[in-house]
Amino acid sequence: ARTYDASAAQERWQKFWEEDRTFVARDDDSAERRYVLDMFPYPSGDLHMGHAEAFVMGDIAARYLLMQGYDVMHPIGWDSFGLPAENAAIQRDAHPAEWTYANIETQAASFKRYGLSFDWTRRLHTSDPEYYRWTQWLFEQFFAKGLAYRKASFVNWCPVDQTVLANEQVAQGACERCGAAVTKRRLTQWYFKITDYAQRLLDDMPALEGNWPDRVLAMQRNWIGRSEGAYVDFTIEGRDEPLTVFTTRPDTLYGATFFVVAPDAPLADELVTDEQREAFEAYLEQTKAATEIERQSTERPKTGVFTGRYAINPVNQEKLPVWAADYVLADYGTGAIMAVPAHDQRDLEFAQAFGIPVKVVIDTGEADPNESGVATSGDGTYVNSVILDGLPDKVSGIAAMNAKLEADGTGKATVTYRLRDWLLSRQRFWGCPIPIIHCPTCGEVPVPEDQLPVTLPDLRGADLKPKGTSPLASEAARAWREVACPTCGGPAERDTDTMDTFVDSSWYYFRYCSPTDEQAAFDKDATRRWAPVDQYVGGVEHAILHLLYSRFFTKVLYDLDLITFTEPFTRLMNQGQVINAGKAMSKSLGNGVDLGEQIDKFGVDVIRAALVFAGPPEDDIDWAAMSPASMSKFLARAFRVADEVTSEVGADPASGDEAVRRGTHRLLADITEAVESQRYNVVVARIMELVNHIRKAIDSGPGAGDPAVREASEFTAQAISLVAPYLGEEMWAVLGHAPSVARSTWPSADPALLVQDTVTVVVQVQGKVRAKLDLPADTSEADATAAALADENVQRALNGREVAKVIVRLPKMVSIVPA
Ligand code: ANZ
Ligand code: ZN
Repeated sequence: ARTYDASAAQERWQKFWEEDRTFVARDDDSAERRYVLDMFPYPSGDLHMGHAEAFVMGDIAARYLLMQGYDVMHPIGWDSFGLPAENAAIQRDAHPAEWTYANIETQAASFKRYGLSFDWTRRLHTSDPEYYRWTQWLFEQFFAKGLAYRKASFVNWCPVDQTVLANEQVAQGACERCGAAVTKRRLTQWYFKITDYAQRLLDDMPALEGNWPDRVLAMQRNWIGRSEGAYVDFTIEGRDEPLTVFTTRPDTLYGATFFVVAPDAPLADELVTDEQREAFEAYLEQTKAATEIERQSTERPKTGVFTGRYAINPVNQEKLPVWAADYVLADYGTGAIMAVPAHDQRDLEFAQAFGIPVKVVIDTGEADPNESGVATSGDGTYVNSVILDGLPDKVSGIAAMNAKLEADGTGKATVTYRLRDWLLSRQRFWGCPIPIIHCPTCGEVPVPEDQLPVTLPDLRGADLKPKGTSPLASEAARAWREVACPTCGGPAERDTDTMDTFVDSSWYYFRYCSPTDEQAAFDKDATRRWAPVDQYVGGVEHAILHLLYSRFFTKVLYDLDLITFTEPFTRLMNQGQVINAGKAMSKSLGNGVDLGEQIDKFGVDVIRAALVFAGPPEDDIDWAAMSPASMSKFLARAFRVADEVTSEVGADPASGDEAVRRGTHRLLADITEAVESQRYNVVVARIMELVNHIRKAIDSGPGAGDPAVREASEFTAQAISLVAPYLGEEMWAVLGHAPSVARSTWPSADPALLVQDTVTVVVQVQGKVRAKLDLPADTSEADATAAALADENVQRALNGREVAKVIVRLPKMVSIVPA
């Protein structure tokens, strides 16, 4: 008998798949198309356990669809611009390109070894000029539509990476990449106007419901943060223009006792009187050091300074002192609020800290906030509120106040969103240059289309260390930077920032549809054929980053008439993480497990199958609880049963043992159902049952020569190839089939074999036939007795009497003797 040699099989089939073009999408209308995509990797180092887990999930989906007869596109590429490469290069005194492309080659070899069914002909790298030319072109389309613009504001600043960050890249006040506490800087930066799409991003979510994990949709909803309320205009003493606030509770306007502006909003600086300036400047410094989380924290004692000014309440002309306090954020609403301490907890804490009056305007039946220190926010009867007095609830209170504000011309109902515009410029070298030329006469001029791409200057040997301004703004890049204005020909300068890498990854899934297109970012017909992505796989950490940005891009591209649909990813799976002994694998904990070493030791199939078997795809799995050694034994068992089959290829399974066939088809139906519902761990468990089933059929059933055993073994090879592709191919070959199992046809279960055999059991009471029951052929005596006693006619015949004795003669009769 042959044994299974994993490393020989790996070499053989890698070569075969490549030469055979097994996984190259045909794109020829010979079959319906399916698009399976894994979030593409950053080229940081070699593949690790996390990659092994994520990519095996997409691979199962792709291989299954291929065996279902679809024309499958399952491409791969690299998200190859970005900070990790740049930082690594600086550390090694190398050029980011060298480090990046060397890593890509390493990862590509590892992907191939790992047996992934990628279509390598569509490979792309976002740092290739052929790719980023189109990233720049898309930027220019956004710019032309007013969806890319520059503005000055206080932005998130990472003091370690020396660059600005988008809000989405700040987690709990820290840089998403390096963990440093994020501070604020006032800078002029490029933004994408994602806020224009806030409502559409929400409106299109119902179609994703059930196809995307609920928690991703919940996180996006939260992040977008739709809030219904009103704008209210307050006159400011000594200022011509009124100040507008956003409030969700216009109905509490009579309870406003002060007014607050964000210290870091330009407005605050303008309002501060000379007397208060010094105190204000000191407070502003303190504010800038605080993170957004700290500022919104309910635990932190309230701080602030009086600006020296007063606002006039539009409903009763009361004078409200205007304070600057950091619990009000500069970039939400209008950056200014009316404060109602009786009904807003943060306002109450502030009022109590600074001795400001608290005025109750809704009697909710709860304790007086003045005494309890707890603001009341429930429904109740309005008091001290003139036109609202006596109204019973918020709905009527808000409606009445909004009507008054609109009639008076001092306010109006509105909707706001927590989502802010996407800050996309970065003060770093290794990214896509922003294709804009700044001309002193003409302003911001896009680089003409025929001059794209604006390639990165080489800057080999130059100092790329982050200094707070882009290396493209340094002396070394002068020749690159200084250009003639495309419009007037005068001296002008290129924009020196590069784009956030999330811009690169917001459209790569369309580029795969026509990856070598030199005329367009992507071919509209090709995207119509392939996109949207049918199955997307990747980590939940991208819920409000890549996944939100991509949805935004897709909607803009639709509006630009470049594509014909509005959502990029029809179905999404978030795979879990691989942890070790209960903790995330990390260098600092020293609990990392090297994928390459594990593959050397056990072979690819074992690692893949063990990861899949460890738990549902979306759960975290603990490497410490896994047993590659026992998985290895199981795979060897599977190979052995295939190797023992002696019937001829093509032997008619219908002539085989029926009981064996019934078992096989039952498992075939279960496995198919489990693959489709993505319970891949269950798939492996059922394959194990299938192998046991065949073992029994060979050893104590009809034997290795029965065509039913061949049928079961062939399906085992197909099913196992989803998780253990090399073994699947070897089994298929050993069973006498031409390569390759990856291109074989997934069988469907025969309904006739799924029906269980039944027998008719006669039930007698005191010797008289009272019922005839159809029961499974293998029913037990206990089940037959229970079924007999449960029958209506039998119960009627017993008429409440106790049962003295039951005689069971299966499969024919149950006889009941009453007491
Ligand atoms: C008066 C008021 C009375 C409020 C009351 C609440 C309760 P959401 O639901 O999150 O949209 N607010 C407005 N702009 C703010 C900013 N830039 N920074 C901090 N807080 C701000 O919250 C809207 C409410 O948060 C607004 O309604 C405002 O306080 C505050 F009994 O106005 B409210
Ligand atoms: Zn010009």
